[in-house]
This record gives sequence, C-alpha cells and structure tokens, in this order.
Amino acid sequence: MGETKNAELTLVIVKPDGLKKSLTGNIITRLAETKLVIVGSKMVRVSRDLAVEHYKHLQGKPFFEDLIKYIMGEYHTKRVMALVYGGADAIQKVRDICGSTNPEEAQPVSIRGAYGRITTKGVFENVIHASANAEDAEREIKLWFGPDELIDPIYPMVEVEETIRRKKWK
Ligand code: DAT
Ligand code: MG
Repeated sequence: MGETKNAELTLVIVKPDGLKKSLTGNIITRLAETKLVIVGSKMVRVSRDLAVEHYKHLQGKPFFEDLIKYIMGEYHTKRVMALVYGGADAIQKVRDICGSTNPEEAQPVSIRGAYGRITTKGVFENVIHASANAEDAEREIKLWFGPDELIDPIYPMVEVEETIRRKKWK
C-alpha cells in the first residue's frame, strides 16, 4: 500500500445488530466493491471505556447513553467485528457504501439504507461504523488495534519492553 496514491486506512465496525442479523458476510461482500484490502480484523466485546472513548465526540447528546449500550451489545449481542480497510481513498469509498448516519435518510442501496432501522426509542441501529475522515480514522484505528494486529501499519511505531500478564493456552 505504501506506493498507492492517497493510501489511507479506515476503521469499520460491524455493530451488534449486524452480527445478530447475520449480516457480516453481506457487509464484507458489499465492501469488496471498493477493491480495498482488509489489513486487520477481529471480534471484540466492547467495554464501556472503549465505547465512551470511541464516541467521545457525542458525549452530552441526549442519545449518548443508548448509543453506548447499543455498541456494547446490550440490545443485541455482546460482540462486534472490527476491521481495518486500506487503499486509495479508503475513507470516502467505505462511507459511500455505508450511507447516511440516519438509516431512514440513507440511500436504499447503501448498507445502512438496506439493513438499518430506527427503534421506537430513537436509537439509530445503523449496522455499521466507518471512520468519517482521516483524523477520526487514525484515532479510531489506534484505539481499536495495536500495530501487531495490522498487516501494514502505516502510523509511526515505537518498540517498548514491558512485563504484562496475558493468557496462554494450557
Ligand atoms: P456516523 O456513525 O455516520 O459517523 P456520528 O459519528 O455523527 O455518525 O454518530 C455516531 C453514531 O451515533 C451514529 O452512527 C448513530 C448515532 N447517532 C448520531 N446521531 C444520532 C441521532 N440524532 N439520534 C440517534 N442516534 C444518533
Ligand atoms: Mg462518526
């Protein structure tokens, strides 16, 4: 990717409603139209800290608490699939296929238009997250993924030595 013009990374999250509705395959197929490359992917159980950090720009909005519960999976299933896509103009290409934030305003053929809904409580269940711009993308990717989890991490890295407790197979 280093040689590609406008090479960018963007974060995609298949939200808990997407997983509950078995839409992962459909969503990845739709995103393949972009010809972008998947450079990272994993299943995540979203902690409250991660949810609040991810959506910190919306703190104070009336829908904030429901949004946090939604991304943590309290309304569907406690897992999301996080992916990083890379390639030329990755951010805009993915956003175009996702469609507008409000699933009722999104183009019917977009992912959010096809699969999203607004609950009677007013929660936008819009199935997918995609970074909105380069600044958000970098912040979000660094929040969700470490350098070792990406095939081609384009951000500067440092090597550190640390003692950590981690699980290993018995
Ligand atoms: P996007 O996800 O399109 O980048 P955003 O960053 O402004 O949009 O908001 C993040 C999420 O918050 C969005 O996917 C759904 C929810 N949200 C935004 N505006 C909302 C509203 N007016 N009512 C309910 N949920 C909303
Ligand atoms: Mg956003």
